[in-house]
Amino acid sequence: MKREWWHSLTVYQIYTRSFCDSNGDGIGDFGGILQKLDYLQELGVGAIWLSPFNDSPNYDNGYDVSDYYKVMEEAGTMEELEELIAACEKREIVVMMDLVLNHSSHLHPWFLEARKDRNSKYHDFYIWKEGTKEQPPEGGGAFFGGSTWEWVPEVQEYYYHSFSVMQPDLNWKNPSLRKELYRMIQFWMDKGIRGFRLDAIDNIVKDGHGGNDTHSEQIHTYLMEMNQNTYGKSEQILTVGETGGATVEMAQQYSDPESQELSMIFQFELMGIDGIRSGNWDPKPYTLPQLKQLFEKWQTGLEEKGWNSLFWGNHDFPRVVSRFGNDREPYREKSAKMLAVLLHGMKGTPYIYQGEEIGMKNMVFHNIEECNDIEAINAYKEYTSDGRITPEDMMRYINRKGRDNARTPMQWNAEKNAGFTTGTPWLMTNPCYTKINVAAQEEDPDSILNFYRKVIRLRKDYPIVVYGSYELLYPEHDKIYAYERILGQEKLLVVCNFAGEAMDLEIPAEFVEKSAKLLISNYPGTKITDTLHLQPYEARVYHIEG
Ligand code: ISL
Ligand code: CA
Repeated sequence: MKREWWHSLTVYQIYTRSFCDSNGDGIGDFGGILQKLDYLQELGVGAIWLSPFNDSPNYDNGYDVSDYYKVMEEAGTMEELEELIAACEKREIVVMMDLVLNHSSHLHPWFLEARKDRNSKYHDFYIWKEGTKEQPPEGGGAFFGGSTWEWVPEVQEYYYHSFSVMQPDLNWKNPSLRKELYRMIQFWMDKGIRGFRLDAIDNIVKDGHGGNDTHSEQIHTYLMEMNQNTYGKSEQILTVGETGGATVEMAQQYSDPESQELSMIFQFELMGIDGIRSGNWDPKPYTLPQLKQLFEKWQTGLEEKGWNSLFWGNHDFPRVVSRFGNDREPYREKSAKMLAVLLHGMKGTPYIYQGEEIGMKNMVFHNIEECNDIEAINAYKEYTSDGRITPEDMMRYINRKGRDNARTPMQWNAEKNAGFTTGTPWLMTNPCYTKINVAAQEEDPDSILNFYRKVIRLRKDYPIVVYGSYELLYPEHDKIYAYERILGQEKLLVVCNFAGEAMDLEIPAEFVEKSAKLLISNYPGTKITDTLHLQPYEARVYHIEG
C-alpha cells in the first residue's frame, strides 16, 4: 500500500460554535481557535476539521449554507480565517473544512431564485416535483421531521429536502450545479484549506421515490468527477466523506486510491444512523463480542484496499465516555483512557471530537427550551403534540441520544462559563465543568488530557501503530478486548478491560518470553506476567521489537 501523509496523523474536530469565544458574543469563533493553537499543538494533532463556517442562517448550525464563498459573521472574518490557516501552517497543522454539498440553505440566493420561477436558471439546481397543495408526491420522511417534499405556491411544485425544510437538496444531475460546486472547492483550496469533510455525501443521489439512494453507483461517478476537478489535483489534500450507511465493500471503493474518490470515509455502523425520531430511543447497544465483531470486520475489511477512519463520536452523537465507557465516578477517567487506547491502537486515521480528550460527558437538559438542536426540537414537537410521548420521556430520550450532548461549550477552566466565553453561551455549559476542565488536567500528569497526548504520540513514534495488521484475540471474551498489531517481526499487544472489576487474562507467551516493553497504561506499577491482573477499565499496550 502506498504510504500517505494522512495515514499517520490524528485529526481533531472543532465544533467552532462551542470551542472558544474570543469576542464575548457567546459563540465560538476563529479568534478563539487561534488562541488555542498552542493547546492543539501540544495535544499533537496534525489536522483540525472545522464544522461548517460558510455564511448560514444557522438553523442547523452551519449545515445550511447561504453563501459558499463567505464566512459566517459569528465565526469571524475572512482575514481571521486566513490568519488562522497561516498560523496552523506554521505549526504543521492542516486545516480541514466541512463542505455541505448535499443541500443548501433555503435562503441561498440560488434557492430564492429557484423558488420564484420555473424558468430561472437556478430552478434546476434543486429537485422538484409537480403536485397540488393537497396531494404531495410519494416520499419518505425527512431526517428532521415531516415529509421530504415541501410545497411552493409560486411555482406550484414541491421541492425535495432530506433534512429540514430549510435545507433543500441540490440537484447533482445538473452539470452546471456540479461545476459551481467544484469552482467553489477550488476557491477554498486556493485559500490554503488542506482537507475536506464531505457532509452527508452519500445522500446526493435520489431514488426517484422521495428517498435517497445511498448505495448508488452514481455517487462514485460524481465523486470521481469532483476529485478530478478539484482536490485530486493535489497530493496535499485529505478528504473524508460522511457516508453513514456504507458497507465494507462500498468503503473499499470510496477509499481505494485506485478509484480516485476519497482518502477515507466515516461509516456509522458503530454509531447507528437512526436519529432521535427513529423509535429506537437509546443509542444502539452492543455486547463486547458484538463490538469486537464490528471492529474486526472494518479493520480486516480495509486491510488490503482502502483506509479506515477511527472515531468514537462527533457533534451528532452522545459523548463517548457516556456511551461506551462509564461516566460515573470513580470510573469516568479510567474508562475514558481505556477507550482512547482501544481506538488509537487500531489501524486507520483517528479523529478526536473536542472535549473527548478531557473526558467530557453527556449533558442533562431539563426542558426543550434548553436545547438548540433542530432534530431534537422538531422531534419533541411532533411526538409530544399528539400525546404519543410525554414531555418527560422525550427529554429522557434527548438526554440519552440527542445531538446537543456533544455541543455544549468546551470546558477550559473552572471559571464562569468554563472559560468558553465572557458573555452568555449560545448553549448551556455542562455543570460538570468545575471538575472536568483543561486547566485542571494540564496540572495533573495523570489526567485524561495528558494521557491523550501520550496516545497520540505513539502513532508518531511507532510505525506499527499506523501500518501493523490487526489480529483480534479472544473474540468471545465478554469483559476484555485484546488484539495484536503485526508488522514483520514486530508486534503490539493491546489489552482493554471493559469491566468495572478486576480481571485476569492469560496473554500469548511470546510477550512474556521476549520481555515486551510496556508502551502505555492507565494504571501505575503494572508488571508483565503470563497472566495479566487487570484493574477495572485497565488498558495496556505492549511492544516487541521482533
Ligand atoms: O444520511 C444519514 C444516514 O444515511 C444520516 O445519518 C446522515 O449521515 C447524518 O444525519 C448527516 O449529518 C450531517 O449532515 C446533517 C447535519 O445536521 C449533521 O450535523 C451533519 O453531521 C445535515 O447537514
Ligand atoms: Ca464570538
